[in-house]
Amino acid sequence: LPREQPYRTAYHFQPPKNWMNDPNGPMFYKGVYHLFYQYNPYAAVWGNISWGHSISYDLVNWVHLEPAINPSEPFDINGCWSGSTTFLSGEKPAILYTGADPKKRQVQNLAVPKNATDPLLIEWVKSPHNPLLTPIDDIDPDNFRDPTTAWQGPDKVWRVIIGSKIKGRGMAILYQSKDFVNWTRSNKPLHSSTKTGMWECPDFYPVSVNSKNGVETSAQDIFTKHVLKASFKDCDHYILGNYTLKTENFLADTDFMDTGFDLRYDYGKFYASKTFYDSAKKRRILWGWVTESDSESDDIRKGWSGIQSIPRSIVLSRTGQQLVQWPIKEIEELRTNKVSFDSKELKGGSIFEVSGITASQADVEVSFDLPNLNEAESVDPSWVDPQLLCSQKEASVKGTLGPFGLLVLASKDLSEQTAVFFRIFKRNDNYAVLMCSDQSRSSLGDGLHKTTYGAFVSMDPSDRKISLRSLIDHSVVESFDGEGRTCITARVYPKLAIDKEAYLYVFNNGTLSVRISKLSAWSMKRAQIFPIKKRRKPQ
Ligand code: DQQ
Repeated sequence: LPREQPYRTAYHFQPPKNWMNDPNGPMFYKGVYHLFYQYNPYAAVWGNISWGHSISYDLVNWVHLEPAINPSEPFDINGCWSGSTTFLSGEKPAILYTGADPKKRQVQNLAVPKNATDPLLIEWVKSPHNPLLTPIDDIDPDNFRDPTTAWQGPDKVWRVIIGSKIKGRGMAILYQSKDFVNWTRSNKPLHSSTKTGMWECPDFYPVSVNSKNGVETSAQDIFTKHVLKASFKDCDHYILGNYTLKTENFLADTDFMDTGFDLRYDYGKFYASKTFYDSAKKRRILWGWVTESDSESDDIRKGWSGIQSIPRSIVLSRTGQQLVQWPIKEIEELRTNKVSFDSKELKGGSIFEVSGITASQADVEVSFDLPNLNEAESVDPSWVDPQLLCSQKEASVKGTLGPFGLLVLASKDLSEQTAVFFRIFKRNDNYAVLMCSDQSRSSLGDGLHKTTYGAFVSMDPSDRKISLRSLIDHSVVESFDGEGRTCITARVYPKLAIDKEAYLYVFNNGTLSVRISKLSAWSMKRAQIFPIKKRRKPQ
């Protein structure tokens, strides 16, 4: 019998029911990982926004707690919106979050643990000084939200940025404070842009240029670059640059939305993300909200909407020109029933099944050896939009070198399939590697968004190797090129390719052969999720 909830995930983070959006205030505290998230306790649609709260020892298995912050006071009565945690002196965590006030103006508030010795941080107390910041002067009350983790200089001054849009410019307004309560607006924003619209959920943090370790947000290290991320136009965009604390100057290497250099965390569904520094494992971890692609009435029927991505560790690439991401190591503990093989030729026009795993709940890694690139098809240099290229040259459009890759969540008859693949082109005197996630045949169902996603992988294919990893979990497919330079997340809702009726294939729809140098695939165990712990009522 078909399950009643075929689209619920088995190892992605989800609350037991209802609506979830942005990840908020993730942190590691006294041996416990905390995740807060924008949550509607009453329905599967956005509204009544509280801070849902869950804890974990490994970022894989979770205990759901009661919401940590609920709308209750004039400064947040219309919603407790996104924000971040910062460790103050003595490693005490503090939450800065946006509240919607009785006039639906956006204001910034502070909350601190009632009992900081409790590693679970169950109860939070709102500051009597709230709201700390209100939209005065030229700040638009509708466009003033999402404080970041604050960072502190050697001068002991705290800095925080808040997303905004002023006179058509998306920006990060910068504030400074000595006591975390009284904040002064800096005379210039940390950064702004005319091409973006409102910046939601900004993030600003250092990354190391010479090590794979993460860097604490306030660390003063000369061997770092800074990342500035902003969420707009349904995507999480970032730029890299150099930040000088003394002058509060962020000198960016490139601009947001640069043609040919449009850096995004993920080129599929991934929004309002947030990073935190994990002091336990000296790494920086990224969480992102993955929205649904079905309709609101589908969500109401399902009783839930929204999942979080698998947490990803995030570092600067060797070239220093982009970030690279990889699912946290811990997720590999769920791998079971491994199937693998080496060296198999994949002739042009061929397809074969990878059997022996539960293809609806799997982790797959495949590496390809490429033939001589001389015969790769040429692409017009004016084709600069990879998403458009992927939707025109989708999986069924034959090429020379590609499309080759995986068909995931496929039905036996292939009438349903999500194709994650590469295609290699000659462009000018160079090569371009296109990575696509084609959802156009992902479901026989209607009323779903089946947008195809695509991005270039910045690599030199003349070393003749390329690989792909896909994490498949019932209604989500998170795909990474083997080095984590390009990530694409998709949501799909197959009608046939459900549970044991889902299949996994490798395909090559180009005319040239490619060789699978190695393929490993695992079924994934279900993550353990424990229900909400009820707060004990006082006797
Ligand atoms: N979601 C929150 C806002 C934020 C938006 C409200 C981004 O604070 O700007 O739920 O998804």
